[in-house]
Amino acid sequence: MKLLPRIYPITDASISGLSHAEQVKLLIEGGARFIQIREKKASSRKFFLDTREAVAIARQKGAKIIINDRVDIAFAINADGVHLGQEDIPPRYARKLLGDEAIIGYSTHSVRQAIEALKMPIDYISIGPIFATKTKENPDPAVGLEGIKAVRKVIGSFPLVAIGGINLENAKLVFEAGADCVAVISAIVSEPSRIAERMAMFNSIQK
Ligand code: TZP
Ligand code: MG
Repeated sequence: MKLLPRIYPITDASISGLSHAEQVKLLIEGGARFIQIREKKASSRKFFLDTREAVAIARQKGAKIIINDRVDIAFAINADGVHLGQEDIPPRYARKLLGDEAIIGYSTHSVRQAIEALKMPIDYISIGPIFATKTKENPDPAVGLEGIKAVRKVIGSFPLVAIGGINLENAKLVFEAGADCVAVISAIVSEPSRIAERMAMFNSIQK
């Protein structure tokens, strides 16, 4: 199977008001099969319990769970992988801890960082923010569609995820600029009663 789906939803408990496990359930109902769990506030114990439940739900449905930042939690709950940023534990060390089978994604914010990323033991690069976003605290400057094109040019066919300010209106442009996959938070999870519906709408975006 190709690693990346076209739509990569990311959970957010403060935006949705739901637990990560509840969001994972709804995203899977909407057709998601590759989901990132992102948490910046909860205690380690609370996050551990929530992600463990999320992984159990995902396993029943054949969906993969990627944990943002927390290599320790990913290891403890036997998640499918981790997503790491420029200020997290370096991918090489996460690989050492999680093994060859783990999926490791890596955030970049410029062409220079994307070139550096190609030397690392990772499975996909993400570039962003593409557009302005309120979801991330202290985001790097938006790189725009031109940023996607520039990164695509230097990474060849390496799997590329675009993130930041992506919605149902602009996603098509993001694919056309060269992204394999779009990662989305607020446009999918901000209305808790419509998470499955939003996920399905993203999944039906035509190429
Ligand atoms: N990294 C770059 S932008 C961003 C992250 C985690 C937030 C994306 O959230 P949204 O709501 O899809 O703009
Ligand atoms: Mg991080």
